[in-house]
Amino acid sequence: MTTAYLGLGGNIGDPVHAMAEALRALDADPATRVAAVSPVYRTPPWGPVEQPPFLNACACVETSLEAEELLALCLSVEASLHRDRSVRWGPRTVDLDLLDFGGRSLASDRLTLPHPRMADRAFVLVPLADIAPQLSVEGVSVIEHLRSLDTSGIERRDLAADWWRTA
Ligand code: A4P
Ligand code: MG
Repeated sequence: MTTAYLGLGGNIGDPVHAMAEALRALDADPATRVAAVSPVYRTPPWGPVEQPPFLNACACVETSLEAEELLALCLSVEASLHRDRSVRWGPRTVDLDLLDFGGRSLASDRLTLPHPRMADRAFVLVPLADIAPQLSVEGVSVIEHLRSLDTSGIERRDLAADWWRTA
């Protein structure tokens, strides 16, 4: 079994519901178990596209899948939730990024690990710090990376701890 971390986010429709459905779908896969889920945060949109604020969360999963198989599962879950992939960095119902897979480094056509932009993104690291503060990303802990990032405008949503089972 491998411990992996996922980043979830969305900014159209009902992102909390979409993220919850995505996590339930992953948990229902016989090879994958959702072991921990962060709170949900409302985050200012990052990047060049003008768009509504996002809701973001992170999850820890235990899986017997290989990294590329877990990515394929994430992409199929995204597709089943009707994600429109027309604009890079644009609005989306739900985005699933594979952040870390057992600490492995990898760069193929389909998959780069750890996720190449995660260390610069407070919308990833704030929720990740809730479930894996000491996780090492490129040799530096999540908490340590966060010290140098702007976290202004990131607000924790007031949801039950098991929001992903009920939303
Ligand atoms: N891919 C390679 N490595 C990975 C990985 N580690 N995890 C490939 C996931 N996918 C990986 O991804 C395109 C392809 O990247 C995948 O098919 C896979 O083979 P994508 O998710 O369709 O592309 P994207 O999301 O449009 O681009 P990108 O660069 O992944 O964007 P991000 O990083 O997902 O950013 N602001 C806030 N506040 N919160 C957000 O969640 N999200 C984005 C999108 C922009 N601004 C945001 C947020
Ligand atoms: Mg993505």
